[in-house]
Amino acid sequence: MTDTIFALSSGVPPSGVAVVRISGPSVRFVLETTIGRLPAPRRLELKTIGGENDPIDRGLVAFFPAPRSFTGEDVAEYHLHGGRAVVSAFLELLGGLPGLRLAEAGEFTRRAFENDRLDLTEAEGLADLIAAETDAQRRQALRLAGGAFRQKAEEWRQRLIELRAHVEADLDFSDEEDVPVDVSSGVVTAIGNLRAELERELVAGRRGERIRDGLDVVVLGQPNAGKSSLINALAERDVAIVTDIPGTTRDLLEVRLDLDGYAVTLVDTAGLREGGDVIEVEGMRRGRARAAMADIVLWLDESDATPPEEVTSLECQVIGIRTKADLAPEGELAQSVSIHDRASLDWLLRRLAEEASRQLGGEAPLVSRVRQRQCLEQAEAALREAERSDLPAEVMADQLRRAGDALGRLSGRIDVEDVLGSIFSTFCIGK
Ligand SMILES: Nc1nc2c(ncn2[C@@H]2O[C@H](COP(=O)(O)OP(=O)(O)OP(=O)(O)O)[C@@H](O)[C@H]2O)c(=O)[nH]1
Ligand SMILES: [Mg+2]
Repeated sequence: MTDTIFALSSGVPPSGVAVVRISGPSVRFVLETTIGRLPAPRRLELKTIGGENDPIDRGLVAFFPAPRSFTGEDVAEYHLHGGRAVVSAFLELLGGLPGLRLAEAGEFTRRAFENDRLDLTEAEGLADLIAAETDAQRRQALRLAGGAFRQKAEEWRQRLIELRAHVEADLDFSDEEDVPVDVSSGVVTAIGNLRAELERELVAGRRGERIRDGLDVVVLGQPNAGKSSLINALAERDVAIVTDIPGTTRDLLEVRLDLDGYAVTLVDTAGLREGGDVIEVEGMRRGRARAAMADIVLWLDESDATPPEEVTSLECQVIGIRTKADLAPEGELAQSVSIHDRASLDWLLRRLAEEASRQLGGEAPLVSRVRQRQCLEQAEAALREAERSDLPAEVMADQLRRAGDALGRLSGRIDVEDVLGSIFSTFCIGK
């Protein structure tokens, strides 16, 4: 018999309201013990909680009988006052009841998955929704959690099953080996169309992963160009040490920003120059390596916004900026900022936001995680093989089966044990 699990699902007390969630076979018993009887299903009822003589609190209680609940099991939700003593007294009471224990991180969602209330992409969407820091991340996660990817993958799987049935029919009606596929049936064209759709999602998914993980903006420049000062000013926090000694920064320093709804990581680096001690040389190496993987590089220079060859040859968008505009002679202010001029900082933020929107905007992609991308890539590779019309029907059918299996791994229908732990452990307790 499964345990009944419980957890505080809302934030750390004290808070106005605290929500405690319980799921499992003992939920009815818990309700009877704590409020006397079962509330009407799916309705909030105001109840005295924890016994008439010495109640713990008075609050709203809801009962969701299986299978129409988040986990698919019997679920109860208690809306208590969010005081520390209220919450701990109630959790203690629950922990003392037979068959009940505290939930592990993500355990409610895991049960929902195991009871087929959601598939793996929806569970990932939920995790992303809880972790979302910006608007674009929230929108993308909500779409995933709402089943957009699940439905698409389901549709692809159906089409694969039909195609396979077609190809296997050719096999069944023949006694020979190496039966060729009947190309006139349009099977190969249909496989090609499906493959093209997967490919489009994979291309769009590069944006999806960027929206989820954030754009990398690496700040490069010579020592003393004002990189650390600019990052502090943009983040409005004292993140990096600033001095007038060239070679102050050595380690990579990261700051997260929300640019018009897009998550961005600004990376401070060691100033680039010839020479320097071992520490500085290592700092420059790290800065260059990070810049090689960046989405945007900001090149800063006091007197000239034109980046050097080393920077322009990078594969990402490079923006040259002149710093310390307040020290420059009048009239030389194009593409320039000063940490003492708020308007120039706002201009740079707008410029970066435009670039982020150019790289990440457009229709919301379905793919937003490496795991999802890899499943689609495997499906796409199998379809690419299957698309060859010179294949014996048996081989083609086998490739179609492989593509279907890859989509099955995407939704978590097959081969999931190894990924489950890593996905659900990223949730917080109570989800
Ligand atoms: N007047 C003025 N001074 C600035 C501005 N930005 C930076 N500085 C000064 O320039 C000097 C160097 O600034 P940092 O931010 O440390 O420069 P950096 O590029 O990070 O230097 P390294 O870490 O050594 O590579 C400091 O003395 C800052 O106060 C600015 O907009 N105006
Ligand atoms: Mg610095």
